[in-house]
Amino acid sequence: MTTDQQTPPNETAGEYPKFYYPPENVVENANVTAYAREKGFANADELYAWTIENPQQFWGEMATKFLDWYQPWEKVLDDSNAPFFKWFTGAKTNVVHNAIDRHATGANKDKAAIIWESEQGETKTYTYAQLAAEVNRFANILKSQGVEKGDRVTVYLSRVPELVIAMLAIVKIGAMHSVVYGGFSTEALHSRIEDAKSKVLVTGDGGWMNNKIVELKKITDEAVDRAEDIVKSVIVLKRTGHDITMKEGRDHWWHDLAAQPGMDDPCPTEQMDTEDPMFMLYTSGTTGAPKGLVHACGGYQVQVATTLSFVFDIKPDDVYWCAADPGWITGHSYIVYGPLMLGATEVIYEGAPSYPNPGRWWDVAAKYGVTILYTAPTAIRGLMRFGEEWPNKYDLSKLRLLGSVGEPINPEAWRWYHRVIGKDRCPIMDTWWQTETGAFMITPNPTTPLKPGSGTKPFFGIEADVLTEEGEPATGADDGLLVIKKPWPSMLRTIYGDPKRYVEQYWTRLPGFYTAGDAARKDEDGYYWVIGRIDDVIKVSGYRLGTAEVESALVSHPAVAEAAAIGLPHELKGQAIHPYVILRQGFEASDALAEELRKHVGKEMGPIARPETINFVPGLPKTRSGKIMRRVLKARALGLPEGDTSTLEA
Ligand code: 6R9
Repeated sequence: MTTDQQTPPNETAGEYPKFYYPPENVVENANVTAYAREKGFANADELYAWTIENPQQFWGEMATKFLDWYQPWEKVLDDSNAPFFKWFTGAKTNVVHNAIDRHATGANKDKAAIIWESEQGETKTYTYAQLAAEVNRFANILKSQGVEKGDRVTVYLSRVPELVIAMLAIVKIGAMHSVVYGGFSTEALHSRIEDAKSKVLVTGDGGWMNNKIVELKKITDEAVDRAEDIVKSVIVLKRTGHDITMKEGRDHWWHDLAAQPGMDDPCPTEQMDTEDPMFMLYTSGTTGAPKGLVHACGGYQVQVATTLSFVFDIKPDDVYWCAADPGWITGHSYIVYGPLMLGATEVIYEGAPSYPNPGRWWDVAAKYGVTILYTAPTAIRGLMRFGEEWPNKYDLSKLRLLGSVGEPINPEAWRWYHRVIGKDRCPIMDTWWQTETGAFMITPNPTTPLKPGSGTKPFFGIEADVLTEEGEPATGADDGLLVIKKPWPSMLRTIYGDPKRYVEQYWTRLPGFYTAGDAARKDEDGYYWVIGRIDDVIKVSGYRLGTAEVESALVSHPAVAEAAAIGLPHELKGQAIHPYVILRQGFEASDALAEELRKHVGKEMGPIARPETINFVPGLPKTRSGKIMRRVLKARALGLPEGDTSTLEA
């Protein structure tokens, strides 16, 4: 435990403990402790060892412990066509049955499912029964717009309950959602619509962020104009009420469609095969266009429900708040599906953490008696800079567990979070996972002794390792490639429309293993320390952006001939984007042009992608085959050795 709260000890003087132990009552009452005991194990480590010996038995037990199935499975894992693994084959399911239907007709019917608060302070509560009615109605609306099983529907909304309702309704009728984060912009939205071929799009007139309107409909119009032949219907939620244009025949108000006859008739939840696709979510990769990662109906539910119960320890009376955006995988798994499957009560807050003041989040947490708070290092760092007087004004005594996700958390931020927010008694679940993995992979549970900055060890049933390029264990202080050695239920099934890329991207670097694209280190206690991406992915405020996307946004500007973007450390954002730009003939480098280019990227991709600086350069370091060596640019920017430049063009 930390020592004196007033004068934090000096880390370099070695005054910090090696481990932060969870409080005894947390360990004693943890869901995972109960399960370990039920299985006859003394602790979580013994349980882990058993799950690694018997992964299929473990996941099979979890599938019945947490979920209902329309029809049971024949096989837990079918690995006959690796790496296209199948889970729970032969079963029939729908996550909407587990997340909504069974609660709405059972004991949880009048329990609050979602407590929503807007930036302006409006609040709305949906019980499970009310949420079921909304989902049912929107499912009928989608059908009235011609959406059928297997269709892809793009959703582009701000953080409002209707985003959750739309996602659930899409899955209820067996279609797939492709949610585009509301902070993304025209080109990001357009390329995702184009790839998914969504004939229906759900959006809003606008959203609120930092007391400003995000022009969702205006951006939608620009994106859809570039994909006119694809999108046949745009469903628009009235949220901000500001003036927008509605295109006759194509655009419909959500509330008008809801008023059509028959929309409240019962809409059956589609019984899906476990391997039917459930949703796709685009994420940035090494090169080119963003990839649509596909998740399947069966295994996804199992691992999301299990991890949420065993890691965040959800109990019937908990008030859980995951402050992420539903448009990120964290929101999909741990706002939309996980908490609802477990019948939990959750808080969703729409706006910025520091609006109207830096106490806003702590006010929300105190007001609703939040017991579990899950957020990202960037948010913690952002709030930390306003000082502890802000959180100290509020009663945070109900908090029991904290969580972190999205990027490595620096020990300083970890300790602040632990001491100031968690009052030294709330263990921090630093969860390492990816859009690809669907659910937590390396994470503590409430019984794990913690080390600030480490995600500790793999979750039950998950076998990971850190290997060299040659496939040997990376030892000592050396870092290596983070790999997952065995398939897991919530794994991505493919890249939409591009199974070849799925195999190449994830399964060929170290054959037989899944390579995550992260560098990591394993210490003497077997604890994992994720260092960061080894590819051209930049994490800005936890959001994953590809250098290729930023570069293509830049070259779409008439002044730019060529561009190379790199990520450099940033105090609050973790990393920020710094592009190098070669201008076309006839254009002059200037501060005004730099500002114009920054704005241009922001407009095409979204404010999150706006570059920090623009560096005008006459040339870029390239390999002889013409590939830009971003690694060299980065080393130069950081004043580090350039490494192996033997392939650098003379
Ligand atoms: C859930 C999510 C995945 C990448 C991943 C890694 C980084 C996520 C982390 C973490 C260190 C953690 N990452 N959680 N790094 N510690 N707890 O973030 O998904 O947006 O797909 O990003 O994020 O680099 O490879 P996604």
